[in-house]
Amino acid sequence: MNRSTSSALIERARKAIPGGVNSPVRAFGGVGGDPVFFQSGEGAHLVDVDGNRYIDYVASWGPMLFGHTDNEVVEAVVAQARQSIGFGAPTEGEIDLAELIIDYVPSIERVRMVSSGTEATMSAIRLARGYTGRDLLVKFAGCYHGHSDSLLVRAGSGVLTLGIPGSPGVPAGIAELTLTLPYNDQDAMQALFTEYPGRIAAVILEPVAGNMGCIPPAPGFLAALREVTAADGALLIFDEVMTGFRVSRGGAQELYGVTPDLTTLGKIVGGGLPVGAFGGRADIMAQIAPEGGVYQAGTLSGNPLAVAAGRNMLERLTPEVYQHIEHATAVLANGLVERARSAGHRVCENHVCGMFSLFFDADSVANFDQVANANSEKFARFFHAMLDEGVYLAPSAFEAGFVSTAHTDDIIQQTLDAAERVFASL
Ligand code: HOZ
Repeated sequence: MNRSTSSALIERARKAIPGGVNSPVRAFGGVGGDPVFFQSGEGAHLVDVDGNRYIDYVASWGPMLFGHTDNEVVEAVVAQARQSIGFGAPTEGEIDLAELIIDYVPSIERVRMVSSGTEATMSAIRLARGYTGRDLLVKFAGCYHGHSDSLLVRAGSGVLTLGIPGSPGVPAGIAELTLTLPYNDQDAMQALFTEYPGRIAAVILEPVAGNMGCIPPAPGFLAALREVTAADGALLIFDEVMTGFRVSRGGAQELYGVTPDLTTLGKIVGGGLPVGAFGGRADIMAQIAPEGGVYQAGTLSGNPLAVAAGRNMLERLTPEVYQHIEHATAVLANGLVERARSAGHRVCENHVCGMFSLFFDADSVANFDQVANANSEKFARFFHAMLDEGVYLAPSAFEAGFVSTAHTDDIIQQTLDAAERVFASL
C-alpha cells in the first residue's frame, strides 16, 4: 500500500510540531513507522491522503458512535454554526444537554460542561479535594485520566505507549499526593484505606479501563470500591470519558449498577467535538463556582457547536444502538481470537459493549502488570499487517478499539477475513 504522501507530511510536520503530532500516541511510537494522515471519513471507513481506504476501529478514540460524518450530527453542527460558533455566554442548548445527561447517567444530579476529558478529571479531583478537605488521591496503575499533574502518575495511554514512568515537569510534591493501586485488586485497596484512614479525598478510576487496552472490572470490584470509599468518607469518581454513553446509555455505572459520587465525561457527550463534562451529587456540585468556592471556568465551556453535536447524539441513544454495537463487538473480538488460535497464536481478548482489545502471548489480562507482560512487539507486527490489509487499529498495544453502529456484519466479516490472512503470516 502506497503511503508516500503520509510519509512526506510527517517529515514536514516534525519541523513545525513536536514529534509531528498534536497528541503523542498518534506518532506511531508504539508500533513504529510513519503515522497515516487522513483526509476524510464516512461511516466505518477512513480515507488517507494517498487515497487508501480503511475500516476504522479508532473512531476518533471513541466518540464516533454512529460512524464518521454522520449526517444528523453534521447537520446539527452546520445549523448551529450558521447562528453562531460561540458566545461565551449562556445558551438554552446547554440546559437541554445538561438535562439529557442528568436523565441518562444514574449518579449525575448536576453537571458542568468543559472542553476536554483532561479538564473534566482535573476539575473533578479539585472538587473532591475542596469538598472533603483532604489532599490524597488514589488512582489505578495503567488508568489514564488526561494529562494534569496529579493524574499522570503510573498512567496509561501515551505514557504507557512511550514507556515513560511519568513526566518531567510534574512537581514531586504533587505526584506524592497521588497513591496508586493495582486494578481489580480488592485486597490492596482495603489495605490502603487501612493505612490512610480519613485522609483520602477520592478514588478515581475508569470503571472499564480503556487506556491500557480494554480491561473490564472484576466481579464485585466496583461494588467493593463503593463500599470502602463510602465508609471512609472519600469520594468515588468514575472517569467515564470513554465508557460514558458507550457501554450503555447510562455508562458503566448503569451497566454494573454501582453509583459513584462524581463522574467525568467526554468524547460522545460532545458528538466528536472537543468537549468534557463532570457531574454528580447535587450537594457536591454546589461547591463549584460561582455557587461555591471551588474555582473552575472556561471560555469554550458549553460551546454551542459542541453542545449541538452532543445533544444530537444523545437524543438518538436507543436500545437498538447498544444491541448493535454489543453484538458487533462480540463477533469481532471472539472472531479475532478464534482465527488467531487456529493459526497457532496464543492470544486473549477483552470486550465490553463497543470496546475491545486483543493481547498476544497472554492467557488473561485484568491489570497493568498483565498488559505489560503481553507481547507488544507482536502486536506492532499485527497492527502493520492489518493496516496493509486496510484495517486501521489504534497504533498501540495499550489502547482499546471502538466499534460503531456503522460497523455492519459485512464490515466485521471483512475485518475477520483480513485478520485470518494476517495471523497466517505473523
Ligand atoms: N490519549 C488518547 C487515547 N487514549 C488520545 C490519543 C490521541 O488522540 O492521539
